[in-house]
Amino acid sequence: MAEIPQGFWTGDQRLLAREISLVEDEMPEKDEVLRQLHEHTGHGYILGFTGSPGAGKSSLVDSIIREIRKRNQTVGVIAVDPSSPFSGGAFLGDRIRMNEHAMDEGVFVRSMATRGSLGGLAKTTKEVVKVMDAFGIDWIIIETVGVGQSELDIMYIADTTIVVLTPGAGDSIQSMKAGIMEIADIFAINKCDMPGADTLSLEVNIMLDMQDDHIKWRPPIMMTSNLHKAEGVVELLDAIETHRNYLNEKGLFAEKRRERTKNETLDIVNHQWQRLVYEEVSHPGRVNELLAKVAAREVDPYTAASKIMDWIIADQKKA
Ligand SMILES: Nc1nc2c(ncn2[C@@H]2O[C@H](COP(=O)(O)OP(=O)(O)O)[C@@H](O)[C@H]2O)c(=O)[nH]1
Ligand SMILES: [Mg+2]
Repeated sequence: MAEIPQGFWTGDQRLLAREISLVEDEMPEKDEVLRQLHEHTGHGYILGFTGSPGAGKSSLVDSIIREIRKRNQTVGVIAVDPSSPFSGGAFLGDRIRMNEHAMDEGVFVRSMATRGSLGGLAKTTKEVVKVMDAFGIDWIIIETVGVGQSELDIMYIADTTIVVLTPGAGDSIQSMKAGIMEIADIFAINKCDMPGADTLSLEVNIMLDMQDDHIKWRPPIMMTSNLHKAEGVVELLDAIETHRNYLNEKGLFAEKRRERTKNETLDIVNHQWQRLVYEEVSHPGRVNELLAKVAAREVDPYTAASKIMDWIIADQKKA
């Protein structure tokens, strides 16, 4: 049985890195490790930063880390990057940028590539969050590029979602992709040192006015810059704290946690079920013979699917 090493509980960052790798690489002991970590989770506060590539998310996260450290709290960053088609690894940029924090025991940065693994990125991200949470990290920040439908999933993982916009760069409200505006708990108009920041802020405000009727929480619009010195970052972190208090007061924080645990359980069921099916498909046998019949239109897919489920359930009972 996989045992979590003692050093993990006393804050050894190398062991944190080891447990995260074990999860990312889908090692056989992964489920057992996550099972043991579970009771130690639920304390870390999770922030999601999303926005177009180049919006300045990493720079802003960098500034936020510095502010969090000033408040003597610890922070873990998960930078989710599109996979490079050549190396299969995450871009180096974030890792290099975060080097300043590399010597700081209170900061832990991890880059993750989008991998085609079963269950996808969202599942792995949630699992890495879990490991960091159990480790005792106060703030867990997920940086993700706001492209693709799956990226909207950030709102299911994060307690507070910050949508990062920039003036000029085509980030006008009209061109905004559907969904991205709705997931924001806070807007950060970053690069506010550039022209057009006020116009953009006005546009976002008008949009919020239009959809204001049922919104209980109106997302504040924060102006930030990381150009020469961090600007508006203290205010941003304060806005995050305000949202956090709001969630707590309304019981929404606990509700999010409950919802997440439920979804997590269903995800695990889904994942294990898929694994059983793929195991069957990966070697020759009755499932593949049946699939060949479906391809030949001798059997319809629905009948075949029921049959495959029956077989797997029967096998599980025998095992
Ligand atoms: N003018 C200006 N440029 C910025 C600011 N923040 C980041 N940048 C620049 O924008 C580019 C993209 O920043 P990065 O943090 O990598 O964006 P990400 O792709 O969203 O993570 C870099 O060249 C940064 O130097 C800012 O506040 N003002
Ligand atoms: Mg980045």
